[in-house]
Parts: sequence; C-alpha cells; structure tokens
Amino acid sequence: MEEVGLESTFLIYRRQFLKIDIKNDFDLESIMLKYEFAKKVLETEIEILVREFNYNHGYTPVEHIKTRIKSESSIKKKLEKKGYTYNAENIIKHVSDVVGIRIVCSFLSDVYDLVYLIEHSTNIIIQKRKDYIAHPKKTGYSSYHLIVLVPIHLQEKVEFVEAEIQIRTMAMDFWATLDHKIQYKFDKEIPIELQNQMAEYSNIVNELDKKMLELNELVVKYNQEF
Ligand code: 0O2
Repeated sequence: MEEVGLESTFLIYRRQFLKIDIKNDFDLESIMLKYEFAKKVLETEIEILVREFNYNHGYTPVEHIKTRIKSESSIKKKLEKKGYTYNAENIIKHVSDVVGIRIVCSFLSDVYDLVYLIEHSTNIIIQKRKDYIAHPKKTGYSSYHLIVLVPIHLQEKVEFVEAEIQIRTMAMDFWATLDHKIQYKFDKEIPIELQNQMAEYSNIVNELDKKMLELNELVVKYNQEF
C-alpha cells in the first residue's frame, strides 16, 4: 500500500479548500467578523512559525509584531481613492489589507528568513508579493509585502480571507513610521522638497541596514572562532 506522508496529506487538504469561493457573502457585519477571525488565525500562525524557528535555531528573527484591522474611515478612504463606493463587495474585491500584520526584524537577513517561513507554511497561501526592499517605492519606502489567504474554519465551511503581511527591519520601520506621521500632517500633497528629503533619508536607513548586517555577520564569525 502506498504510504501517504503528512506533507502530501496537507497538500490535498489545501487544494480541496481552494475550491471554496470566499466572495459569496456580501453582508458587511459578517465580513468584518470574518476579518476578525482571520486576524486571530494569522497572529497564531505567525507566532507558531516564529517560536518554532526560535526552538530550532536558538535565535528569534523578530523584534516585534503588530496586527490591526483597518479602520472604517481608512477603508472608505482607500475605496474612494480607487473610485469605488463603500460596501462589503467592494471591500472584499478591492481592499487587500483590511487585516494587516507587521513583523519587525533586527536584520535584513531576518526579513528574508521570515518570508521563507511564511512561504513554506501549510496554512497560509501566498497570493501576491511586493519586494519593496529590492525595489523601494519612489517615496523611499522599503518593506517586504505578502498578500495572503488565511483559512477560517466556520461551523459548516472553510473560507479563505485576504490579509497583508508587511515584513521590515527596525530601521525601515523607523523611517516608515515617521513618514506616515508626516503624511498625516498634510491634507494636500506633501511639498516636493520634503518628499525629496524623506527619499534621501531612506537611502541612509538602507545603508545602515547593510552595515548592521555586516556587523552581525562579524559577530557570528567571532563567536564561532572563539
Ligand atoms: P495604512 O494606513 O498603513 O494602512 P493595495 O493595498 O495594493 O490595494 P497600494 O497602496 O498600492 O494598494 O499598496 P502598497 O503600495 O503596497 O501599500 C500598502 C501599504 O504599504 C500602505 O497601506 C502602507 O501601510 C505601506 N506603504 C506603502 N507606501 C508607503 C510609503 O510611501 N510610506 C509609508 N509610510 N507607508 C507606505 P495604506 O493603506 O496606504 O496605509
């Protein structure tokens, strides 16, 4: 008899669930509830991946994690910007970051370790990736984004809910947090000279990340030799 390993069992399980349509329920209250469930599932899944990594390597690649559900006003703003009215169907179709999780790491290499862990998770399905570290945005913004599907096990069915995972270093987080604050201070477009300054400072942040990574590699080497 052919032996079915745990890994292949999970793959079959995943393929079956993928046939389920997640976009068949357009009631606002119920979809917001599903986003709440997806947030909990994603938090737990990421925590398990990180703790398992820590157990296997004796090192945690994560400094801190923050999760949030996008506020109603931010969802409205995003839909308006894209030219859609605020309703459940448009939220599901056009807002991929109602559930957001931000993972902040110490070193650049940790960011890619986290991406690898998530890519190999049997529970999280990657839909889209945006590597703003290899290709920073014009603003100077750097981060690794994954748009994923998270399974939520309801009473009679399993549904897949979209979420955004942002993975970045502490230095990138420092820049992005201040940039976000500056953006909020302006109703209109940010003056071009400030935009240029922020873009220039992001280069400094990226250089610092590279230097800190090199320093960490030296620390590891030093510890191995002595
Ligand atoms: P908030 O308030 O942080 O949630 P999409 O989500 O793909 O439909 P978009 O805007 O093209 O739309 O996606 P993108 O560019 O990948 O950005 C998604 C999120 O990345 C943003 O969400 C921000 O959190 C962050 N981000 C992107 N660009 C910048 C930037 O220049 N500066 C800062 N500080 N953050 C950025 P929201 O919904 O725009 O904002």
